[in-house]
Amino acid sequence: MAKRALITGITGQDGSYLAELLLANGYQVFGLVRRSSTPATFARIKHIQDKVTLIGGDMSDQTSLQNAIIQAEPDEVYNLAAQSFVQTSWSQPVFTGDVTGLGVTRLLDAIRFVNPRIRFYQASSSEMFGKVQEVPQRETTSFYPRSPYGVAKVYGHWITVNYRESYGIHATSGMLFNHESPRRGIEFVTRKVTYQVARIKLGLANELRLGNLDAQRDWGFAGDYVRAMWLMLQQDEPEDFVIATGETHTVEKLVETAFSHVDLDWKQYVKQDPEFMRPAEVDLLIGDASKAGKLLGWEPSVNFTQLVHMMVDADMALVKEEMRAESVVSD
Ligand code: NAP
Ligand code: G4F
Repeated sequence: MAKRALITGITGQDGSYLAELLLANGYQVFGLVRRSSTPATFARIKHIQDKVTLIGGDMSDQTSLQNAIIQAEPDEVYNLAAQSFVQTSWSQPVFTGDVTGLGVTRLLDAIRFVNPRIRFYQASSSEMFGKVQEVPQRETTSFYPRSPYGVAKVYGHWITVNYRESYGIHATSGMLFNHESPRRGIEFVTRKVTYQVARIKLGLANELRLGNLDAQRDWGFAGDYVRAMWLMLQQDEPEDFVIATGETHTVEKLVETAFSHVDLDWKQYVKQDPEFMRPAEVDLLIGDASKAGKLLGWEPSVNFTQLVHMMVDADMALVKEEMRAESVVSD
């Protein structure tokens, strides 16, 4: 019989790639979605919407999570839902704590009540390492979060470990470093850069305003990272894993790589703007994913330059499409 999986955050970047992967692996896929007052477009999962079952609910609402688990009867639950934008976590710290942190307990408790044999994946983050205590960061590195988001993720990590140890649930925390794709939200730095590079190249904009160009991140491809999530839940014993490329680059290098791909000099367009500086910064992230390599057989297939080129190419195509659509409307 086909395995069943419930994905919270199915409408997000990772949720969409994971749903594709699970469908390709023969799963019956269920996704938790929030109500919206405007018609929901579910843009990232439009192409597979007829193949998945969407269930209404919210990470802040216990009853809806319990109902989702009763309805989906999953073998595996992937908790990807979160207020995931670090900058917003300073302006909405309580909301972030509720959804990104406490939401994990709500879901784990629903699993405990409905069926403790369900396997659980928690989307933990390299933001937990924050002001890093060790380079590179690995599963045993101490946490030092630097944002309300990072603090909420530390809570989510430990409650996952705690439900594993308290109730014997097959619960895994995946400590994933930054991962990107053409489906990345437009507010995150990679996509903000690649989309604006395309607009500048096509004559629709003439500057790109950014914050800290010195921050260093270990950027990988989201498609590779959802494969690691699935592999983690196929292990006999639940364990926590770091998933990363093991390479780090500055935001400046990202900018240079994106502009040079379309033969532009970034220095002519990029302006620093205090609006995008953070109250506390995570200066350097670089992960050691050797445990995942050894136990899961996981390794990344897309490197930094390929990732940036993939995103710039996709945004060039998207902006051209937007220009065509606009010219049709104004005709
Ligand atoms: P994303 O694109 O921002 O997607 C977040 C998802 O969570 C969306 O589907 C969103 O639904 C849903 N969501 C937000 N608040 C919710 C609530 N109250 N109830 C139900 N659903 C809610 O994030 P992502 O990049 O795919 O990341 C997936 C997960 O991995 C997140 O937990 C993130 O914190 C974590 N993570 C990401 C990275 C990374 O580099 N991408 C690295 C480490 C960890 P709407 O569409 O309705 O907004
Ligand atoms: O792309 P970012 O917003 O991602 P950040 O803060 O690293 O968080 C992402 O990765 C985490 C994993 O480590 C996830 F858990 C989290 O959910 C999210 O997916 O910013 C990356 C870096 C930061 O140092 C930021 O200060 O880019 C710097 N930056 C410089 N200018 C900017 C900008 N970031 C954004 N978003 N916008 C700017 O204009």
